[in-house]
Amino acid sequence: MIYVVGVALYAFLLVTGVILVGPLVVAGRALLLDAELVGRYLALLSDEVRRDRAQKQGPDEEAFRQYFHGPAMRDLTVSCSRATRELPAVVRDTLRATGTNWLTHPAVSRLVAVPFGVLLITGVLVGAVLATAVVALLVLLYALGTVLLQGLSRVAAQVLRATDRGVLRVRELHNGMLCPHCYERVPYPSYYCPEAGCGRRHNDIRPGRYGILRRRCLCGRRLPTLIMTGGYRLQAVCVHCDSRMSQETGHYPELVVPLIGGTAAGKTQLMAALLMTLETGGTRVTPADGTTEEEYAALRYALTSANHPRATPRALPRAYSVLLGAGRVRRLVHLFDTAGERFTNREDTDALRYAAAARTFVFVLDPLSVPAFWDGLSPARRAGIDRSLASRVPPDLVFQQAVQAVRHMGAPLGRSRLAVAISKLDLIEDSGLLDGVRTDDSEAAGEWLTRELGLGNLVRSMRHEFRDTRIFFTASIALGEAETHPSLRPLLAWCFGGEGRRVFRG
Ligand SMILES: Nc1nc2c(ncn2[C@@H]2O[C@H](COP(=O)(O)OP(=O)(O)OP(=O)(O)O)[C@@H](O)[C@H]2O)c(=O)[nH]1
Ligand SMILES: [Mg+2]
Ligand SMILES: [Zn+2]
Ligand SMILES: [Zn+2]
Repeated sequence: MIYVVGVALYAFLLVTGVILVGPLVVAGRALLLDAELVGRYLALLSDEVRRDRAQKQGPDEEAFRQYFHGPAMRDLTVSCSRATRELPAVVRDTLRATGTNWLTHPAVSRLVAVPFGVLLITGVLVGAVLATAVVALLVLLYALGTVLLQGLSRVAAQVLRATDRGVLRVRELHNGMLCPHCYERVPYPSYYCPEAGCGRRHNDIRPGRYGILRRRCLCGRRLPTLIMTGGYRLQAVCVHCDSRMSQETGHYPELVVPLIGGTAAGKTQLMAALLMTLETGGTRVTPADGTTEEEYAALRYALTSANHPRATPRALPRAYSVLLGAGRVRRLVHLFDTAGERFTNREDTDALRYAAAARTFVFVLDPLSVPAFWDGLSPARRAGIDRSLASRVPPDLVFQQAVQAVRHMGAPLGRSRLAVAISKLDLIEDSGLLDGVRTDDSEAAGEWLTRELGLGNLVRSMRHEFRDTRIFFTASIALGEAETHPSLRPLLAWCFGGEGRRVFRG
């Protein structure tokens, strides 16, 4: 009897207990486990996110991928696969521990322990299901967020690229920047990482999957992604020949001025004298690369000490690139001083590719190279001029061949301007041939070439080929340390008067 009452009482207590506290126990256990599992998932996700980024670089660039372009999804999949391995293990361990503590080896009577254990195990199972749902939701949100931010960053990158293109267009660089070594147009240079000891090359720094405003080089250094946000301060590299381009390439409008003329016509000396005239006239002249700096220093020294420049080596047709002007009003000017023989050797004229970018040409005409000049001199005056300084190439021959070659390179001569510099004015001033000739007047100079030197055909053909032709008498000499011959200023003013007006106050 007692036994029956006992069983009935136990059953009653069991049922009321399960009904009253059962849900609380199940729910409590479930929430506890849920929190633990979700916590673990978040921990391992953040663990993955913070893991060494060196493994997350792209295959094609020496930079880290921007987070939402690759690494985010990678973090997500790795954390998912870790979660599917690690979280069930937690559930298994919890179940095993609960079974041991409450079912097989309980510390209290089984009458109490077993029902309690069953409640706990139910709680663990419910918690596991709940946690699966929550983690799945988190994964989904993370993936959605990644896709959304990736889309946004794509849009931002396109907008920035378009703005950059606009800025380049304003600077008239939308057709590319000139490489002073191979003379090709570079639409967008590559860049070297400026970090000491790194020097990795970044082929396309523009905004994209490696960064929007900045990208991170594999060495850790952050680089700007646009010319306008500071890319111009990096060392630009030509994408055609891998040579280093001028400093601040892309930051200023460019101007290409080829000097054309036969061997020893006076091109190199004229170029040096023009630069010195700019400098002494108050325009800031900053060499845009090391070679220009060295050679200009040497040429300037030769000018002021009345030495003669060495003949320009045939192997080195390269630009003297200088930044003219100060502040925002600057121009990157490439003066091309090509060895004279390049204009007369047919197979050599390939090196004149740069001319395609030019709209102003300077033709250096050495009057001493024309036999008619010497014929017109009295024997005494003839003896007074150092004939060793004369070019031996007929100017009309050089002109015809240069025009042909330059046109072949695609230069629109009909839309270009030609400055003719009759060189060595200082040598011929007292020859008598210039008596009564206004040396500062283009028309008079043209007439003089026609009448005295018999170059009427050449003058006509110059005026015919170019949109605008102006003839100057020039002496490429320095008058002391800080002054050049006054004949150089009108030539400069005219050359930079069209395209480069803002940098030169004539
Ligand atoms: N007095 C005087 N000498 C000049 C002038 N221009 C050039 N010369 C001299 O003429 C010679 C040839 O001048 P360059 O400037 O080397 O001639 P280039 O056209 O560069 O010749 P290549 O480099 O061989 O094609 C040098 O001895 C110069 O010093 C000038 O205006 N006045
Ligand atoms: Mg030369
Ligand atoms: Zn190049
Ligand atoms: Zn680097």
